[in-house]
Amino acid sequence: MNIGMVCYPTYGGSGVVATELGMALAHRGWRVHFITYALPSRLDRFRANIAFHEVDIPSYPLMEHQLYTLALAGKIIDVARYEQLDVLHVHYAIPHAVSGYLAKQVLQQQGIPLKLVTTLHGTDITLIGLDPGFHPLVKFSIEESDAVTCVSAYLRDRTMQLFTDRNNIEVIPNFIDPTVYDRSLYDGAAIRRQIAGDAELVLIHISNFRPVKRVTDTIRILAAVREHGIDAHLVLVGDGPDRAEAEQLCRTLDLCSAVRFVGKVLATAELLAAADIALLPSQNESFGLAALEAMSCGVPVVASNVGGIPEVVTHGENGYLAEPGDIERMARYCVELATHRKKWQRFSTAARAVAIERYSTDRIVPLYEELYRQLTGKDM
Ligand code: GMT
Repeated sequence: MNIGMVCYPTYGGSGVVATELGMALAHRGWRVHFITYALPSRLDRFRANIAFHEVDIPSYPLMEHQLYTLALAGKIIDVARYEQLDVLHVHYAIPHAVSGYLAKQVLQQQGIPLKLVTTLHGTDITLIGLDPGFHPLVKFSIEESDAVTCVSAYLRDRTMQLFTDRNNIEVIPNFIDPTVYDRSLYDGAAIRRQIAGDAELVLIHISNFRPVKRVTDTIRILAAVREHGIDAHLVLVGDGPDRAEAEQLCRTLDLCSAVRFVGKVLATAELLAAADIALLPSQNESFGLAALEAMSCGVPVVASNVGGIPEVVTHGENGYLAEPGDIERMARYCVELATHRKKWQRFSTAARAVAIERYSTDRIVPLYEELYRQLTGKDM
């Protein structure tokens, strides 16, 4: 079976999930065609059964703005016809689901069937999708997709509250390869020395530094932990609009020597192997892939009690949850784990167990395979 995979190629959860899904499907024998404007960042080398189709965006003096939605639809039509796509799987509703719908209609007129699967990831429903200009388009494309999946029960419920009466939205959570996200594979102690010297406690935060991630909270949490007399350091992985503000805050709080900005590192597992606690103080989070990656590496998570995070992180068992912005409480939880090493070890073991038992690639990818089979009536 030929699957078209449409996603953002950048450093972000929806693109990561789409790329990991495509790679896992290809590994299991499906043929996967990525259709997007740049090579997805995790598609870093040749892989059997995977093709990449770059969307070129034409420019013409009349058009002041780029026509990505249309260019994408045009590319989908082309790939679907010549590669005989059976399923088009779009990740993130805006604008991918709209382009997918348009392409499907054009193909239908030419007698070419194409099943459209839309996976909703987060801010396409909770933030950008609520813009009055986008809401009717997101609603329409959800209702016109042949199948819709959400990455958490929380996101499915929000989608039904805010967009549609459609009651056959399937929850298929984010997933992880526990053989890659495995602390024991890396020399965590050596990496730790390089990035944090002899620090007593290493905190880590991985995100795209957008306001919804509240990245400056991680620096304030670090400051509060250090006030408890703990020599803590913070590793910030990623980049984005709030980077400058975060750097400024380090200077203001005189914390520059305790904070390492390492940029958009792709191999996050080895950094996680060097860390004690992962921070995810987001304002909202539909699932929290960064939390799952940390848990798989045996890193307990201190996070906000919002969105889909409580479906992944269990308070008091494999991490701690607090209200977004409650910096003091999050810092106290870090201190608790730093000063009770046996508890940290228990949380660490429990975090890895949950990641393996509930969210491993082998468990989740077959759910997507089954969905494609049901839609097409084809086996593979
Ligand atoms: O931030 C987004 O909404 C975009 C999206 C992305 O592309 O980075 O992230 C979302 O999708 C991830 C993968 O499904 C989830 O793990 C993240 O929780 C989710 N982010 C938010 O809901 C803020």
